Amino acid sequence: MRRFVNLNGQMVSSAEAKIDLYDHGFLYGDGVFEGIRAYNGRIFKLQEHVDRLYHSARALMIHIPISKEEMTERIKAVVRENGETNCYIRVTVSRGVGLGLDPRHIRHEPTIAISTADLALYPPDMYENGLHVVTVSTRVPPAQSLDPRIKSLGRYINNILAKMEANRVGAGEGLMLNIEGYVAEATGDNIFVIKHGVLHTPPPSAGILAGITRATVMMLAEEMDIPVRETMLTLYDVYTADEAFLTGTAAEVIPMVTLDDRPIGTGKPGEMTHRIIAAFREHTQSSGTPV
Ligand code: PXG
Repeated sequence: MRRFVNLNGQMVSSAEAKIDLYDHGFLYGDGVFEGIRAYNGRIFKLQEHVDRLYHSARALMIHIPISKEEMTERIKAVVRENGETNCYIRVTVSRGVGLGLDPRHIRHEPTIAISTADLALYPPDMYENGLHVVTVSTRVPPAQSLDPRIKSLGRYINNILAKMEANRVGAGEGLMLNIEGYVAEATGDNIFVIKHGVLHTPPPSAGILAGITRATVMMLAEEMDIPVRETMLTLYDVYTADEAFLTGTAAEVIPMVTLDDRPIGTGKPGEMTHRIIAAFREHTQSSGTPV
C-alpha cells in the first residue's frame, strides 16, 4: 500500500521520500528515534514518546529545529493522511547530512522522518501460549559508554545481534544481561517477573531503556494494588519466578513461559499476567491522543 510520510515537514509519498546518502543517520547511526502505536484512531502515550525523543536528542546534542507541538502535529497529520486507526508510527531524527565523523563538517539540519506501518510483532497465539526466551551472549552496552535512556539509532546493532542469536535457536526473544551479569532487557522489550504476588523489574541503572510500556504497566499494577519493585535481577530470579512477561510498544504485554528451557512457574501464562494484559488492553483502547 502506498503511504504518505512526512519528511522534513513535507508530506510526500513513501516512494518519493529520498534521504541523502551522506545522512549521518545512514552513515553512522547518528540519530534518535521512537516507535509509537495508534489504537482506535488515538496515539498511545504520544506526549511521553515525544518527550523521550527530545531528551534523547538533547543528550546527543542534536538540536531538533521544531517545537514539540509542531512534532506532535506532524505525527498526527501522517496518521490522518494515511487513514490509519491502528498502526505503528516511526519517528526518526538524524543529526543531518555530511561526510566524516566530525559534526563540525555536517549541515546542522536534522533529517526528520515520520512514517506509519502495520506492525504485529508476534503471532496472536504467542499472546495466548507465551514466549520461549533464551539468554543471549550479547550484553547491553554499559551505561558508562552509551546511556540506555538515549534511544539512539546506532545502539541497535547490538540488539539486532542479540535478536539474531535468539533466532538461531528458534526462540521467541533473547534476554540480554548487562556487563555485571544482571538481567537487563529483551531485544526490544523490558522484562517483568512476578514472585509471591510482587512485580519485579530491573531499574534503568541495569542498562535498560526506560520503556513507556514498562511505565504504563507499573502504573496499572499500582492501580490494581499489585506491589512493584525496581530491583536488580539475576537469571536465578527469572528461572524461579512464578510468572514473567515482556513489555514494549511493538510487543505490548506478552507472557514469557520459559527461559533457557526452564519453565517459569507452571510453564503457562500466569493469572496475574493475564490480568495485567487485560488492564493494558483496556488502557490502550480508552486513552491516547486523538488524531
Ligand atoms: N527496550 C528496548 C531496547 C527497546 O528498543 C523497549 C525496551 C520498550 O520500550 P517502549 O517505550 O516501547 O515500551 C524498546 C522499544 C522497532 C521498535 O522499530 C522498537 C521498540 C519499540 C517500538 C518499535 O523495532 N523498542
